[in-house]
Formats: sequence, structure tokens, C-alpha cells
Amino acid sequence: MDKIKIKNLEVFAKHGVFPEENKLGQKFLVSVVLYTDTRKAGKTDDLTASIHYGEICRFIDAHMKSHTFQLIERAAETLAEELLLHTPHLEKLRLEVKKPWAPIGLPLETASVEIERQWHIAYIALGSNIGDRQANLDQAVEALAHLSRDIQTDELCSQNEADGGKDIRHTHVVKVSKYYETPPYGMTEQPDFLNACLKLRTLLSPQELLKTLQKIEKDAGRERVIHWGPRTLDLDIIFYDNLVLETADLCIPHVEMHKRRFVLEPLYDIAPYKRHPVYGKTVREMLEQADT
Ligand code: A4P
Ligand code: MG
Repeated sequence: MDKIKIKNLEVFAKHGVFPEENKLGQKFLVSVVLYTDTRKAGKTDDLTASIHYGEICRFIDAHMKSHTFQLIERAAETLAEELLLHTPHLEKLRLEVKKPWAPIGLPLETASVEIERQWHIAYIALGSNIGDRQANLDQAVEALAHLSRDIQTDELCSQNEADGGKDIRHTHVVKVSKYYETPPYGMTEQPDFLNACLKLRTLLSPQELLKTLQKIEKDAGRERVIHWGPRTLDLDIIFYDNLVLETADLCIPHVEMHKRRFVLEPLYDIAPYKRHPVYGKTVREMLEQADT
């Protein structure tokens, strides 16, 4: 992707662990690489097709000055999130916050933190076979559409309107499939399921997304009693970009997805040609093979 770069913007701000730093302030240097497609602006000479680096500099200056954090990690994290939320055409950024006057008492050029953050596309499978199944799925879609934008908040709560009603959510529900009535797979002595899939655009990391989904399941009255057993709501991460991840509590892509009609059929509605990053097959191909 194309890049727009800002190097060593000087900002006088008050971040630091020591109270003196919070009182006196010091110099910070902020560098950012903005990943965006500059092709249209390059062809048309139209600034609105690109990102205005002057405005980005003023945004960084205001953000760094209007907060006082202990850590430059926190200054970088919040700044990256705010830039991604508020900058049209910005897909990804690399951000470095340097502290040339860090009170260390030894000679050094700078201490700094560098992070990369971006919008991600995730596909989520939804299932329910207890209670009002349609209402359970509807509520899950609603909950994902109205997540809090505060990266520090563990509790899910409605987004506040502080930004004048602008669309500043860190997670957007982009598409939702039809709901499908499906016979139980695995443990067959249980009621039929209602299944669906949805596409999310999100700033959440895979682990944060898992935690969020588990909170929504819990709020829907989900109890983990029997593995593969009946449930008011099951939310699984199917894909997260083209990430391949195997940790103790999270595997992406979902390990069983390629075998399951109840996942592939709704997924086919919204992403027929999305390719499995390991098996290399499209959703359509996996669905055709799950048939046989
Ligand atoms: N986990 C690992 N990877 C993921 C991931 N990609 N997404 C871990 C979500 N969770 C993931 O899940 C167990 C653990 O998997 C989680 O703690 C998480 O850390 P769970 O939801 O607590 O337990 P579970 O639902 O009993 O297991 P699982 O594996 O989610 O069950 P499945 O595989 O979802 O199967 N038949 C039809 N027709 N429709 C259905 O929706 N669902 C199931 C449940 C069985 N049969 C079904 C359906
Ligand atoms: Mg699950």
C-alpha cells in the first residue's frame, strides 16, 4: 500500500511516570507512516481523495497536549486509535513516539515506542438453539454494532455521542447473512439451531475480539455445561484477515469451519470467494466439498 510519512513532529507535552514530568513537560517527537491508496489523488490532484498531512500534524499536536499519560505506550496507543477512527482513507499506520529528554541520567539519543495498528476484517459465526433463537441472534448483531469505543473499557456499553453523532465506532458490522435453520451437528440429541455469519470491520485484536464475543454470549445467558451442547448463543471467530493463529484459547481460522455446512452456508451469503489462508480453498469450494 502507498504511504504518507510525517517524521519527527515536535510536540511539547507532559507524559511521564515522574510527577515533575507531568508538571514541567518536555519535548516529544512523533513520526507516523499512514498507509493509504494515493492513486486517485495522484491521478486527479484532489486533496479530498487523500489524507491531509497538515491536519494530521495538528491532530497529533492536540492529542499529545490534551492528555497526560504516564507511559508513551499509552500516548501511542490512544493516538493510533484516534487517528484510525477519525481519518477517512486511513487503513493502517505505523507510529513512533520518541522521548529525547527522558530523565534517565545517562547519555542517550532517544527512548521510543513504535506500534503498528490497522483496521481488520473478521468473520463471525453465530448459532443458537435454546429460547427465542432469532432474538438471540438479533441481539448479538446489535451488541456488536454498538460496542464501546473506549479501548480501556472491559465492560460493553453503548457508544457515547461525544463526537457529535459521527460514526466513530471501533467495530462496524459490515454485512449479515440470512438466518439458517440447521440440524444439530456433532451431538445430535438436541434442538435444531438457527445459524448465521457476519462480517466485521474492527480495530480489536483477536484476543480482544474473543473476549468481547464471550461477554456477549454471557449476557445472552450462555452457560458452558456440555461441549457441543445446546446454547442460547455461540459466537465463533471464523477468519481474522488472513491470520493463522494457534494459541491455547484461540485458533484462527476456526478449526472445524471447513467441514460445517452450518457455518459455510451463511458465510457463502456474504463472502463466497473468501479464501481459507491455509487450505487455499474459497468458501464456495469448501461448501461444495462439505456437501459430498
Ligand atoms: N476457541 C478457540 N478458537 C476459537 C475461535 N476461533 N472462536 C476457544 C471462538 N472460540 C474459540 O468454545 C470453547 C473454547 O474455544 C472457547 O473457550 C475459546 O477459547 P465454547 O464456545 O466455550 O464451547 P463450545 O461451543 O462447546 O465449543 P465450540 O468448539 O465453540 O463448539 P462449536 O465447535 O462451535 O460447536 N450444530 C449446528 N447445526 N449449529 C451449530 O451452531 N454448534 C455446535 C457447537 C455444535 N453443533 C452445532 C452448532
Ligand atoms: Mg464457541
